Amino acid sequence: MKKDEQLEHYRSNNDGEKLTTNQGVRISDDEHSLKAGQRGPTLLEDFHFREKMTHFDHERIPERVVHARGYAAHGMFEVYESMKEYTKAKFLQDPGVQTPVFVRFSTVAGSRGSGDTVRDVRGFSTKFYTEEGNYDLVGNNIPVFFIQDAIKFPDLVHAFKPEPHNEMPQASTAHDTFWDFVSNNTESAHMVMWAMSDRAIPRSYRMMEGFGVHTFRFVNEEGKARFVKFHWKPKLGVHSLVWDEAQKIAGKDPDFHRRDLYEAIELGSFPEYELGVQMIDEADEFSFNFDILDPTKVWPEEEVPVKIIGKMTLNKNVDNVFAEAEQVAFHPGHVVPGIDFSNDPLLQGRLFSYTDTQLTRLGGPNFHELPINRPVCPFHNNQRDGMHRMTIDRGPVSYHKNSLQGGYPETSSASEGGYEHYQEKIDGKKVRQRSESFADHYSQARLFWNSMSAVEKQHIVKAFCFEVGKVKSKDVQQQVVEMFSNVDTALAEEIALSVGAKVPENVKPVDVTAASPALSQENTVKLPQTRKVAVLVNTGFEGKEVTAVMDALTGAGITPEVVGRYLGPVMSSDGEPLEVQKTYLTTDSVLYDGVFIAGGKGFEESMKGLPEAEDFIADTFKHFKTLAATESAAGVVRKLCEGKGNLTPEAGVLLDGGSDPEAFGKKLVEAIAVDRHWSRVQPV
Ligand code: HDD
Repeated sequence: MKKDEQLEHYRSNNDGEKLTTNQGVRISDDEHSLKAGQRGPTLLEDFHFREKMTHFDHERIPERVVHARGYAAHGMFEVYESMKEYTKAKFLQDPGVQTPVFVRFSTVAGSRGSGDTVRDVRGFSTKFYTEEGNYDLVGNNIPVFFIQDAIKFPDLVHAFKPEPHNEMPQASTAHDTFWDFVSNNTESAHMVMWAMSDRAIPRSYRMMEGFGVHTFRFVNEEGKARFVKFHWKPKLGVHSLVWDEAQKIAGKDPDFHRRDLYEAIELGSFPEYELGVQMIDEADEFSFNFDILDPTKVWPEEEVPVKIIGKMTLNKNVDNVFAEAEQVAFHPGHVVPGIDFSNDPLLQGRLFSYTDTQLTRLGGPNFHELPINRPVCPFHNNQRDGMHRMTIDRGPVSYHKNSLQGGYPETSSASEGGYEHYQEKIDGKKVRQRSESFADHYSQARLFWNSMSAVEKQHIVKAFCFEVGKVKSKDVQQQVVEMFSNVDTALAEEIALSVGAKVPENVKPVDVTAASPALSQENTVKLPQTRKVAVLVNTGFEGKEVTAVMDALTGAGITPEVVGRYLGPVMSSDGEPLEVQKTYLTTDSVLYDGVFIAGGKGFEESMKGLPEAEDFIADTFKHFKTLAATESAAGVVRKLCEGKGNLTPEAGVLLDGGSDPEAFGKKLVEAIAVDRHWSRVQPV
């Protein structure tokens, strides 16, 4: 791929090389500073020490003000059919043309070192290195935003970041200033519903959707424009963790999501996402009961269908996280001919902010020269100098128009690929106002609520009770309860009860009965591929039967990982060894999609004195994940889980793994694909 070839010029490897200073001078000793006598002071003339230390002292750059924690991968994008009718964007014309991409996923609120599985929105940024220049789709995994006008962004961010007087809490919105902001800025209602839903605790970056959020424009060769919204749909479906599990993972493996992405790519299970577009004709701009420029609104997929137009595959991990994931600079204003903006006031403000922030973060205006940011097509202009300039521009001319250099670099007409802005007619007074059509803050929050399954609703209620319950101000808690009575009375009552607030008397939820089934994760794709299953073993396990089950798992693209009390080989009853890869202390059930207890002689005894082993089984059950066991180990499951819910195969508990291992393996694969077995415990 063109981008990979370009990056190759910058890659460096120390294998077989001599250690030198940055000036290329070979170094004879890298362990002792130069001193006046063995026990004497260090000398200023030690240029090697000075250079090494100075570089180290300046190794850090400011983290992103939002989306600081992230991880990235390379890949490629291919369109399924020509989009010529809708857009002249060259990378969307030709099925078969592969466009290199670089994708960065992120959390929003936390610092660079915070946990991956916190409740938060996830960033989903894609840089397409097209033949016509870089196109960035800088989106999130939630299709709407908290605010309608970019001027409020600094306020929003100040409210959800840790509180400035004590810098707490880290990577969490469960605190006073966030909920104070929400209840005083009711346009946030819809996004808050999403943030309290399971969407905010994804199982994997590979299993979440991405959205461009704003309304953009497609413009075709004839100059005809259409409004467009962008969607990424993961081939593996949309799946989430449960809250207790997410909290535990944040401690057990704070790198859970990056590890998952990294390992999937290393294993060759390349994450895939389809690109979808929703399009609205310019003539239909006002045909909806929401303003299509309002970023707090979705275009319900049942009303405006998503047309799937191509596929992105992530197939290469970064070589160096700093050089690539940290130094990449995305910008929603990086567009190519055929893609244009709308007047969404949130988008308009973003168009300023992204270059501006890179000046601080990357130290000057030449960040486009960093390898990860360079387009794969040539770029020439009269911009010069500045911090860290790498290009050596030759000749005396750095201005347009000129004759000394024959008029070069020259501009291009539209037919030569010159970017021409869509000529939208604008007529208005200069005002600081928001359109009346942005005033409805609750209809789509209610639409979202109506679209959730009973289990999803229960999760939303609990998330609200958790977050608002952590708020100290009684006033703020009361305001939140009142605000969300506009969405649903039962929801507001549950929050009120949980946080000790009053149930408001005269607030009625907004009158919306519609639902959009596409919003519920209940209706997503369910597949076994790339899931991870822990296999718990002890000496004397039934070798043949366990091998057959493990073969069924790997055959379905599931990765089994063997867990036991001690690392190293354990022997089956017929003398075959199986390598234990993790112990109950080095791993945990929250890091798997299901558990198969292979058991073995004295399996129960092997768990004695190790509460971690019991938790492994009990938590799998509690987190609604598939729990399977051979007949010899079924007793342990019953002992730990009886009375806590439904122990049936329909509820994902398979306790007959012995009689027919092949049939059992098949059932296990099916159960893993179901993901969570909500029927295990009835919602209350
Ligand atoms: Fe933003 C980063 C997504 C509104 C200002 N934003 C950033 C990133 C993502 C988004 C995914 C991380 C990019 C990366 O991985 O490097 N932002 C969004 C979405 C928004 C949104 C989907 C609403 C639809 N953002 C938004 C507004 C503003 C900003 C309204 C300011 C007016 N965003 C920034 C920023 C960041 C950023 C401060 C921080 C680091 C960076 O840009 O490069 O400029």
